[in-house]
Amino acid sequence: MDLGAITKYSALHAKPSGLVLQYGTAGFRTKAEHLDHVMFRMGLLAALRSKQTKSTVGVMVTASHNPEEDNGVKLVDPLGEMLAPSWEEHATCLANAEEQDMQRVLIDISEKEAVNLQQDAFVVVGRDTRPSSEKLSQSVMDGVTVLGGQFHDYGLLTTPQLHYMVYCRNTGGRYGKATLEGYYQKLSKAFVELIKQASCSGDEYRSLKVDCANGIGALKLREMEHYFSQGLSVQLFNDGSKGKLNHLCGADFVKSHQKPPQGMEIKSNERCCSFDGDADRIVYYYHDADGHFHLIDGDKIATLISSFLKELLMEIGENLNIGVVQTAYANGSSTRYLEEVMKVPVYCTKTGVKHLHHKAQEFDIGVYFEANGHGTALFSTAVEMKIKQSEQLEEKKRKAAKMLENIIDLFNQAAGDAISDMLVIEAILALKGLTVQQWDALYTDLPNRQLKVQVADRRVISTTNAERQAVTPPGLQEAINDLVKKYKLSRAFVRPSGTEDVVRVYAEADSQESADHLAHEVSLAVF
Ligand code: NG1
Ligand code: ZN
Repeated sequence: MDLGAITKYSALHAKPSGLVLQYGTAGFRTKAEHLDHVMFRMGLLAALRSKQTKSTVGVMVTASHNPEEDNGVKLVDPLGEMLAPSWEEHATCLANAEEQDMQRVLIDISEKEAVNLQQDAFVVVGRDTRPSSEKLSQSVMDGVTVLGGQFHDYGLLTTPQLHYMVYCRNTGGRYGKATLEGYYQKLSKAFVELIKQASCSGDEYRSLKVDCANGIGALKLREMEHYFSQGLSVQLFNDGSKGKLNHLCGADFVKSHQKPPQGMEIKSNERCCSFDGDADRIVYYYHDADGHFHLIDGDKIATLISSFLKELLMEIGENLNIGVVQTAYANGSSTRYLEEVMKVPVYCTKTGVKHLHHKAQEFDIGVYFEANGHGTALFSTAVEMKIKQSEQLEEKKRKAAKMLENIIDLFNQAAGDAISDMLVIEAILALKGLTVQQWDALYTDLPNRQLKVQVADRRVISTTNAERQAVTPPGLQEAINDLVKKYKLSRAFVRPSGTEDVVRVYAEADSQESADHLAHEVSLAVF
């Protein structure tokens, strides 16, 4: 380590003294003007992680669905996954070290993690469309360079595209080519193959309206659309040409306000979807003939996908298991439908995709989605082996195996991906001949409400049982239990957010009025 160079460059990315940030559910996130030192230091940390794992590591500069003025950064581990927990702690320590202590913290981390500093480092960097992102990503690259590492700057990318690039680079090209062209071709080829097998690919399956949250999704979908246009034509809204990023649009807005985005004209029964600001989340929706808005969230997406995959497995006749992973925010109706009607085992993990992702890896096919539309499906090597052996199967089974092979190629197994999920959903709807209303009618969501509560210190709330029960402060869980008893089909929980300085309250019940009341009462109990 060239300590002199580190000190010199760090001073150019000096930390405002006293600023404390935490590597949360989705890395660091705050106002962009407070992040320059964090970016430089995450460049240093990514280089160390790359040296330790002898692999390519990714750094993504984005604040997803947060307002345009914010920014953020997260590291992507060698298999395209979220950073390992011990390194998240290192990230927090390094970001918060005052200027004079920074070197010592860096050395401590490399000693604790037994990093061979002579090892080469390679880091790939991507960024979203925020005005602050270009300069901040430059600071990441400065950090990598100071530690003697090399980098490749992909420039503008969706978050899941960066995860894909990291995964490809560390799997010797088996997963795909680590270029945008490689990504577009892999997904589009699989999509077009699948669509060819759809017997009912009439006009209603041919077009889709997409709200791009005025973010990176618009740029990347524009680049990609001609690759899959034989199968689907997309009409883009909120493409960044006029509006502000995530302002009154995008998946997070649509899900949390349960209403359509601005800037999109919706005719009755038209299929529409929204991406979030970095295109790793997707939700669908439509207006019925009476003008009522219907939201199809991550839970219903997981239901569509897992039922399709389960049917394929049954057709192939293989004894492979499939599981669905959700969080406490999953609508109670979805869990009931999956378990009781579809007979698929459902597991609940803590919020944050890394938890869902790890659980999903335990199955031959693991489908995971957060209710907000962040998710994907993972396939074990056992599934890939079965497909390879399918040449010997009878024709019907072979066809199902081929379909499964294409679906696997269409998923981004490195991370939840709005573009990839959109194509998966469109393919399944066309193959099954399902309209958006029929999909929506699989089950009826229980009315629910999410609230945010501002408290002096959100860390006083701790939880257990996949965040469904509060452990501290004493008496809170008992108070929630008493409130829940007052309503039918009700459930409620509280947890501190990992991305905002708030406590989140969730409630569901048999009517919207009850859900609203219950959420309100629980939020009063939090004070
Ligand atoms: P927090 O702020 O920890 O609730 C939010 C989302 C997560 C996840 C992360 C990262 C909800 C209730 N929470 O986490 O699901 O997506 O942001 O973006 O939607
Ligand atoms: Zn996002």
